[in-house]
Amino acid sequence: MTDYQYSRDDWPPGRVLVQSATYNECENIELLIDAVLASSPELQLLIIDDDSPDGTGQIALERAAREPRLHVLSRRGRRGLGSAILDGFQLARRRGFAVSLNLDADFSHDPTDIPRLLAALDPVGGPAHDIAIGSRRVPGGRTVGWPLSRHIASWLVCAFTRWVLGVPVQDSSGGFRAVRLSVLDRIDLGDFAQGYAFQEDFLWRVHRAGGSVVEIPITFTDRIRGTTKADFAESKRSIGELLHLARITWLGH
Ligand SMILES: Nc1nc2c(ncn2[C@@H]2O[C@H](COP(=O)(O)OP(=O)(O)OP(=O)(O)O)[C@@H](O)[C@H]2O)c(=O)[nH]1
Ligand SMILES: [Mg+2]
Repeated sequence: MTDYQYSRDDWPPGRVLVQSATYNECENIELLIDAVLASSPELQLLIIDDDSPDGTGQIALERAAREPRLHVLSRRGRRGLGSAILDGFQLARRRGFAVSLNLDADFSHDPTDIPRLLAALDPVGGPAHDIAIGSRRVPGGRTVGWPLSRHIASWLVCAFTRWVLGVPVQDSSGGFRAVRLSVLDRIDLGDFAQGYAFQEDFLWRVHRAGGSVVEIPITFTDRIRGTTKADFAESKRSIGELLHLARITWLGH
């Protein structure tokens, strides 16, 4: 196996590519594929799997062999959520898609919200945006099922991004986003945070490039199936990556 493998070369043309990064999501993957593909016949779905030991990638590949709107990018070894999303953006752009719609694979993000998020990117009669965020922190948004410790950790990260990194976004850590891929031409693509801090890093770069971001309310539900990948090591890495961004913001290097 090479480092990267694609399930197919003959992609149908399309405008929106839904993307979900997966690591050990075997309980969720088939349900996710069904839910996303059912949400609109126009959408295609890319699963970016990092060699999941539980066979998630294999399940997706088997489905992709029968479903032309489903694609799998299989990467060797666990390489981090951020690097998966960036690889997905670049693949989508190479394939001619205009928009990437990203969501987690564990149903914390409700696939039935996808059309609302896409509509927010190009509001009728209003200005177009570069990013539409499915937000828990605007009126009407909420988080269901989290213990207090996670609410506090999430609040701290969002406050840090807003006040220390200067990014005027309420929910900067969520991964439910529609992104206009042309924004990639306006930001520096080098040296991104590889892990979960990619979410803040990407918004930070888009904001500094003068990009436009809108937040629309969603209900985020804590995962019901499978286990978290946001462990202690991942949290430690994210804190380091956020401090690195703070240094660049305030000291310029
Ligand atoms: N490809 C890839 N996907 C990853 C990696 N780490 C996490 N993911 C996926 O990223 C998404 C978010 O991970 P979660 O474990 O749900 O993180 P979380 O939402 O902060 O925490 P919980 O929902 O409580 O588990 C899920 O779809 C994971 O499968 C990784 O290293 N590579
Ligand atoms: Mg999750």
